[in-house]
Amino acid sequence: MYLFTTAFLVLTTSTIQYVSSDCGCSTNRNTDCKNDLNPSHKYLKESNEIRDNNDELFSASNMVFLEKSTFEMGTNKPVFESDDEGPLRNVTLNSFYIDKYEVSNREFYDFVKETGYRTEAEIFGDSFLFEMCLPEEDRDKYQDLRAVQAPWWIKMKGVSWKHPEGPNSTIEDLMDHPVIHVSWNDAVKYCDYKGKRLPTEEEWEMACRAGLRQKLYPWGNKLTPKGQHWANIWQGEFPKSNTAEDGFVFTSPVDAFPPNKFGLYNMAGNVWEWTQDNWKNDPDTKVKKGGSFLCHESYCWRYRCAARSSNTKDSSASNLGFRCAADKIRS
Ligand SMILES: [Ca+2]
Ligand SMILES: [Ca+2]
Repeated sequence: MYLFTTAFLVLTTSTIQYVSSDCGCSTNRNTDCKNDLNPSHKYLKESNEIRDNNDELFSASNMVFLEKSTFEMGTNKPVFESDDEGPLRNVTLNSFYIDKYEVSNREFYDFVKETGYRTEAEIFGDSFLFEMCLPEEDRDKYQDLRAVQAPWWIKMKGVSWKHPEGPNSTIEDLMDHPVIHVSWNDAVKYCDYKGKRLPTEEEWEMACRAGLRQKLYPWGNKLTPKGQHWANIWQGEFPKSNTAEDGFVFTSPVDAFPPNKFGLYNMAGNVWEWTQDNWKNDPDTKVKKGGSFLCHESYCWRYRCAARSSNTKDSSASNLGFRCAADKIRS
């Protein structure tokens, strides 16, 4: 049964109150549509110098090495309380590597070419497509395949990482965009192949915050400081009009927008990113972080570092990707 949950908003003259915690950005395969300056630099060391020692079992190219540190995780001002965004707490992590970028279509293409791997969306035969990927005249054809509480999601046959914006679409012009329509299981397989692993949620959030304390976003508290967009999210009225003031209606290249102070790109927005962790102790449901190009403050304000959401680990969708992490083998 596909499960869709929705954030219900109560709008008042002065505030937006989030009554329920879930955003409807979620697409879970095991439910049924119809039913429902930088202090941070002390942590940071470019990884290639370590790679040159041949100490690693993976390529640390395009990864950042973060030293053992303690950071403040979560928030005491949760927007979605039932997501368990809080409380604010100190977390100490050992050193680790993390990819600078979300995994791209080019990288995933090379993995598939080398291994013949088939994603779960290809095996199941479908994936969740955001309706605006389809031409307007085609959108009414798929009423039966829409999620009840989030009808902008269409469970579409033939959609996969190779056909990300509809069964007839290709990745030809999207090779530097993040791979999407990949499940948690697919992401784990890719990371394994690379000698890497998914980041834990704690690692992901520490990397997102980049040494800043109790800030909303990887760059600070203002969404568009000096009028500049720092992430690929939604502008306009969700889900019907996207003005794309940030330059992108759908995904952006993985190196678009400024990096955070750790040199990491698109931690907030563009695509959600899988983490290792179980959601509320359910081993079949995994935590995802960072929000996506579909997130808007009025509906799914989850492009904040403390925000979190989930999908079943076999789920895939237009706005869900990942990046890898890795451990230092020897010092
Ligand atoms: Ca956008
Ligand atoms: Ca992201």
